[in-house]
Amino acid sequence: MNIAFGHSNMDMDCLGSLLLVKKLFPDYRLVKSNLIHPAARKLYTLYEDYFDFLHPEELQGEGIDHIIIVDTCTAVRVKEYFNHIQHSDPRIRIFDHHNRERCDILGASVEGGAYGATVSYLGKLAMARGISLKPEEATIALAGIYADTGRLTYENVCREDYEVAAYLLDMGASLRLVKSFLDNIIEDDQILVLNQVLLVAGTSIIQGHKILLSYLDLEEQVRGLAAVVDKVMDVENPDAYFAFFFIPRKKTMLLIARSQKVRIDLHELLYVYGGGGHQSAASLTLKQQDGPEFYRQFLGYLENSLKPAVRARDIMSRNVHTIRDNLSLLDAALFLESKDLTGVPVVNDQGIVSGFLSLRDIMKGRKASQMHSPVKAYMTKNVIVSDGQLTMREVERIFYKHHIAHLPIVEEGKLVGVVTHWDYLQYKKAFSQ
Ligand SMILES: [Mn+2]
Repeated sequence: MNIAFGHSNMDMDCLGSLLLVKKLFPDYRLVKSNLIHPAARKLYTLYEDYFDFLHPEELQGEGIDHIIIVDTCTAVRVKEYFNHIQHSDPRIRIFDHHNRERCDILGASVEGGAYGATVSYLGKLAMARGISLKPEEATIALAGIYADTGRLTYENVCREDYEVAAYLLDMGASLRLVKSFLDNIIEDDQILVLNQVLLVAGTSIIQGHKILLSYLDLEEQVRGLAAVVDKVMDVENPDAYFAFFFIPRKKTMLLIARSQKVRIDLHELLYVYGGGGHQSAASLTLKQQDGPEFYRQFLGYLENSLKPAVRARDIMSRNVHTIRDNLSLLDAALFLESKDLTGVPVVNDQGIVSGFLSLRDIMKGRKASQMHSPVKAYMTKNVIVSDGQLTMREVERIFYKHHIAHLPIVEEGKLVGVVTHWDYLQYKKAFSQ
């Protein structure tokens, strides 16, 4: 007998991959995990029939010739299946998209690409073999790609994820259904916790980062808390969020954290306490805790461990051109053109920033046929300047609020740099370091 399975606590990428294995290797039976990830439960419940799963217990006493494992290379994550496989010496083939070089499943051959999802690797194989899928099958597979890639926005996304997504759309995948599976808040107690958390959550500025914190006592463990935390993250949009859930009766502390900044590495931060995960998502469970005391202690730890936020002075352009306010508009226009600039700070006799001249201002002068007027007649006089301490979040706010594209940075009365839209976008592109 030949069998295929994914990791324990099957998620949507795992389910989508298994579905594709069934199409690519029809003589393999799929085996289900005894645990379904809360995020995948809705999809699993509605499409269970498409998988025709065996339970791990049904492997007892069977002779297994070949095994396909999807979406993991880690032995502990497939232990529940191997516990039921005896008297067999199966050949093992793995399809995965995580740390494939660190595979600890002995004797297995490992295939895959550094794709956003395992579905994308198997989807490429299905495309190459000209396999057609039913719309329902395509929907299941596409949900896997969307879930593992944050709807095709995470850093791990590559061209193949898009190619396979396009193929699945051709096969009739429903984006409306995929979207509904990605919405993980379906239980009443999740909604209850969400409302409570939104009431108690508060923001602190720590090392220049906007950090959201919430602390909630729970009577019982609630399933799907991670989805609640993701939702709060969406609503509040902090740089990072630390959600503390304490169960007094069990003295158990559960900490779930999310980060939007490379500089806030949650795996590194929680590892110290025995937790972990990824840079952008991690969690920690501790028993025998005094909840409020742990919370206080952890805040102190954050103050000491967070790397300082990037500030305006770290990303500003330092070689700043300036013009004098008595220059003619015509000369100013030629100057901007020669330097390929869209705007320039204007300084007076004392070298103090007295205004800002943008292409827009020059256009006004041109329309009025006043190109020989001095710059000071057309420049923007109430120029918004700032000092280099400003955080990137504040820079962003100033750009939007004042509808400006250049923010001169002045320190001790002297112009030391300018932050432009370009500088800001470069910073954002580097994942808000
Ligand atoms: Mn995956």
